[in-house]
Amino acid sequence: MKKNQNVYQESIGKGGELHQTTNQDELTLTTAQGTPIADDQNSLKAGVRGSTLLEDQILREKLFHFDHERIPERVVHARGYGAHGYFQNYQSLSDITCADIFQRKNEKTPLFVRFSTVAGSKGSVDLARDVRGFAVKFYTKQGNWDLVGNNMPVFFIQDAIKFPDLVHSAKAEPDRGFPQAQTAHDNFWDFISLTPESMHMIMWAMSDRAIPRSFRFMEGFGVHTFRLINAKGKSHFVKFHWKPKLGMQSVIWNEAVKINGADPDFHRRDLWNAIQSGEYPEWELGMQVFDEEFAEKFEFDVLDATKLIPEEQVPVKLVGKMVLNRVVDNFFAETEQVAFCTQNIVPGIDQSEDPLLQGRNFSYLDTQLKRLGSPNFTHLPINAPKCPFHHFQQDGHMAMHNPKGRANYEPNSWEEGGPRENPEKGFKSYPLETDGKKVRQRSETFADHYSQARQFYVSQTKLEREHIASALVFELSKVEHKAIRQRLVSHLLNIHPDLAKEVKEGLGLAKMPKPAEPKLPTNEELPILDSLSIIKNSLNTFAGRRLGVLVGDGVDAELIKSLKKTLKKEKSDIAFIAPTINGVKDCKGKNIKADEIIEGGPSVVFDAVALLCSKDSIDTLAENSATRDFLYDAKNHGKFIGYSSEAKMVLDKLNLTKKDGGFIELKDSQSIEQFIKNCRDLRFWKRLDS
Ligand code: HDE
Repeated sequence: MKKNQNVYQESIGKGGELHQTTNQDELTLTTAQGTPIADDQNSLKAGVRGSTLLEDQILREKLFHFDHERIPERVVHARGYGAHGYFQNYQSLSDITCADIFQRKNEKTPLFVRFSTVAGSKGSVDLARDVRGFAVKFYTKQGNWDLVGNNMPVFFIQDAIKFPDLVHSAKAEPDRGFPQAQTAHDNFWDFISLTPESMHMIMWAMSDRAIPRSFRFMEGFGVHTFRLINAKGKSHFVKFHWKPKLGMQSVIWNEAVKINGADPDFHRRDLWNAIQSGEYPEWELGMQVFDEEFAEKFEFDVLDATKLIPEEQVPVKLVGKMVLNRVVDNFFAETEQVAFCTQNIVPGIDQSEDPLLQGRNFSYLDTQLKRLGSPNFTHLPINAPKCPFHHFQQDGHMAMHNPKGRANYEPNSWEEGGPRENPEKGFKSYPLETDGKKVRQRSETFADHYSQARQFYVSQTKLEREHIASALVFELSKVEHKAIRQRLVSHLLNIHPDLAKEVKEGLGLAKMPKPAEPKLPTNEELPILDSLSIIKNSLNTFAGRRLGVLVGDGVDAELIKSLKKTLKKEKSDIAFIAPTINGVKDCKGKNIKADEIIEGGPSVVFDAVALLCSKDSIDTLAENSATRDFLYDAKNHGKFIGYSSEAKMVLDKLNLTKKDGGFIELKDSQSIEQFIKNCRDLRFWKRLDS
């Protein structure tokens, strides 16, 4: 065999070590047709320096396939990240639904989740201010059920006919092709300020919910009202919720901006790392179940997706948990090709008449055909049901399971005639009585656009309200047309005068505009709902979070040992940041491997930080300008900062002499325990409040 000079001579083992290999050790490379390839380094040429020959089937096949590698990205939710896991019931729900997935206590059902941002394209950044998609495909024993939700319980619009307008306005402007993954531009705020029904969602989108710390720390919502149907055919309405076991957490806008530069994949990396390290993320599935009678009494229309049903009014019953325990084998095959469809429901679950949901039921199937190129996208392993399925659908691009035998229609009289309908087990739509005129009209019961927006705003803590105001000021400051800014402020006046005033002042508007003409006046009597605030629902845990420890040579080995032990007990992660990627030597001469260099691991990617060094490394750290950014950012973002007695000199040199209660000296295992205990508050809020 000809020895090819370019075939690898080395390979990297599982432990990172280099092995010498020979050609014969490797699997033989073939074409897609299975033909073994002798030379994958050179195309076929007419003479060593001659033209490439058209007959080179190996080159042509390789380039042909490469040229067609991309499929259209999703029109919305293009950037996403998926993982496998399971759902496990806490109890049987057979009294309210006959859905097979909810019948047996403790039973597990496999599932696939895809989290996403909405506006940005596939290659955009993770920390955009945006709604997050929270789509779950349950592979139940009676077919796939897709719960395609978001991390916010309401939506911008009430009727599907406005969706293309909403999305066009949010995405890059068509003439200039920017901005990417941002709503901070004229088109979006023009559309929004002309669409008062969006005001409630705008409060959510401008709140900290739109910049989650990671997917693991956000809630999920089915948004629409759905139906549960039991074996007797009785219907209840239901709203679906996902509650993260680790509690909610968001970043600060200034952190988000910097994380996007430091690690645009921050959220996907976080999910990947958590699963790979065995810290499987969990959410509990909650249901708000109510009947027609409640729906009639409720102040708002349960079919209006711009309204939520307060947990305080209808409690969320936790019915089971979702555990994500497996990363994908291949991003494209699974995360990119997964096709969620809102019309994928199973017996025992049904749609409601929410006009947004009804439109979605058309749109998702349609978009999958465009994206995946064939009605046979259900044949892809990620989309195929895991229960037996039998039907007479056939042919089309890439058909992989055509019906076997002669029968491909029904009814038929063949002895082996294939599957038959099953009136008992089969899906039945709820026989809702309906009459009325065919109209193009918005129901009057959808007319209140401001009351729940106000309720959301007043339910936030002072700091969270400030964040909403500054997000609005930031976004509107990027809007070029003053009239649009003013129009938006005129809506804020119907939500809360304080918010309108803050935004007006933040924008430097000379005069307060008149309030927008509301269809219905704002109900100012709605109660404060603690369930809507992230901070009020804090769980007081540092579990699942990450401490960034900036170390210098000669660092106290005992402190490091104790820190590692305490964090392990807390189920939190630790990362070492050092002047070089080779790490540092501790006081006993042992190497501490660095995860990041100081420029590569800014404090924004950690939940709390510590600075540990010896006398010998004070100058090296203090003179590195990245150390200054690391510590100043940590301070400005309200992070807890632990420091060793020697590291105090670094802080002093950098003028961080005023130390509030968020700065904690780490002397021994006791002070380390106290430090981590404090970190459970996630931030030293007082520093941010002042
Ligand atoms: Fe979507 N949406 N949407 N949406 N949506 C899509 O389907 C659409 C809406 C949501 O990870 C698309 O496969 C219409 C609400 C998620 O693959 C598309 C309307 C909610 C995902 C589509 C809505 C969502 C999508 C684009 C208004 C929260 C990502 C690619 C009537 C409850 C799923 C695709 C994934 C994706 C249409 C409104 C959530 C075009 C027409 C409300 C999480 O079909």
